[in-house]
Amino acid sequence: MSADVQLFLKDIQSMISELAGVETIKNNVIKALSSGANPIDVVDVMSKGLEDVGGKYERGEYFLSELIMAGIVASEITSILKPHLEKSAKKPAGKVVIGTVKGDLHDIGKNIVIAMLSSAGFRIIDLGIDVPSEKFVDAVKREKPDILGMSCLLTIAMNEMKTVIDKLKEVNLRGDVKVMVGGRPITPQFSEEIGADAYGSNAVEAVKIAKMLMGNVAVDSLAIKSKKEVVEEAKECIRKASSGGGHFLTSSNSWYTDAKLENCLAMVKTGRKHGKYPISI
Ligand code: B12
Repeated sequence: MSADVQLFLKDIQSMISELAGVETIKNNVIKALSSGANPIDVVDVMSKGLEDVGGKYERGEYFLSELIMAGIVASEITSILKPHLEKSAKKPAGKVVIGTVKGDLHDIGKNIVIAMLSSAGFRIIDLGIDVPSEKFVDAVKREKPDILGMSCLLTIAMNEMKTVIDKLKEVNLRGDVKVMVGGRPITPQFSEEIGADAYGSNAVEAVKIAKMLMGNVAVDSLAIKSKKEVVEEAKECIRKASSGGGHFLTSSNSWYTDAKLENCLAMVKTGRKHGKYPISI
């Protein structure tokens, strides 16, 4: 990374933290990109800047008006980044229905996840924000997606994710769709507790996980003979991941006993390569 780009990125983070004018921040983002900055690095510094804003809000140094301003800045940056993140769109990799759960209006992170998934070739149905559980269930029924993504930034709204999963079970749709969850307060443990298939801590991970869930990982280098052998090794990968920390597909029994063979193969492949199963490769 050139010194110029490094400087632009550093400035963007502090400008967001200090809430410098929207136009000034946008100009810096544009300059950073035209100097060769990776859009993912811009997402990263933007998130760090927003983290600072959140911290100041918690400490009473900033108020709701500043939080709103931060939201405007982040939305503007996201729209500048979007075409760069979506540049490499390829053939459909799968279909994803995604939304922010009921009670929660935050959508910047979700929109970045969407941009990244689109760039990886996923077809996206965006349900928006403040999405009631019934709407998620209806969309799964109607759209028959491969993956349902749910985003949440508010601790008080987190349990909505469980409500959606429970409702999917009630109408016998849970087995038809993989569920992936994310957002600031969500953890791998929470994901597992509520019965989701996977958790991702950022947009890059979201893409890797979505591909894993689709079983789209090349498996040609695996010299594996039977499904039983694959499942056994996948269990071992999960065990190592659980003890090694990091982010991982949920380790519930149901995952690997019901998992598609391709997903087990994907897990084994990553596990073999890294000795454990972190999603951040
Ligand atoms: C901007 C902002 C707002 C804006 C949102 C604008 C918008 N269009 O989204 C506005 C002003 C509307 C807002 C409102 C509120 N906010 Co607010 N807000 C923030 C702030 C500063 C930034 C959020 C953000 O965009 N982050 C950047 C993105 C890129 O990160 P992200 O969302 O986490 O997404 C990444 C990952 O989590 C992941 N991901 C996200 N979703 C998904 C989904 C899947 C499937 C996967 C795999 C991954 C994934 O990938 C993303 C990209 O890498 C945060 C502080 C913070 N550090 O997060 C507070 C924060 C989230 N807000 C907070 C609060 C309290 C509120 C209000 C209640 C304030 C109030 N008194 O009214 C309201 C709630 C309104 C509501 N009902 O939702 C608190 C929440 C505290 C808590 N524990 O619940 C925070 C943490 C601030 C703080 N530190 O106190 N907010």
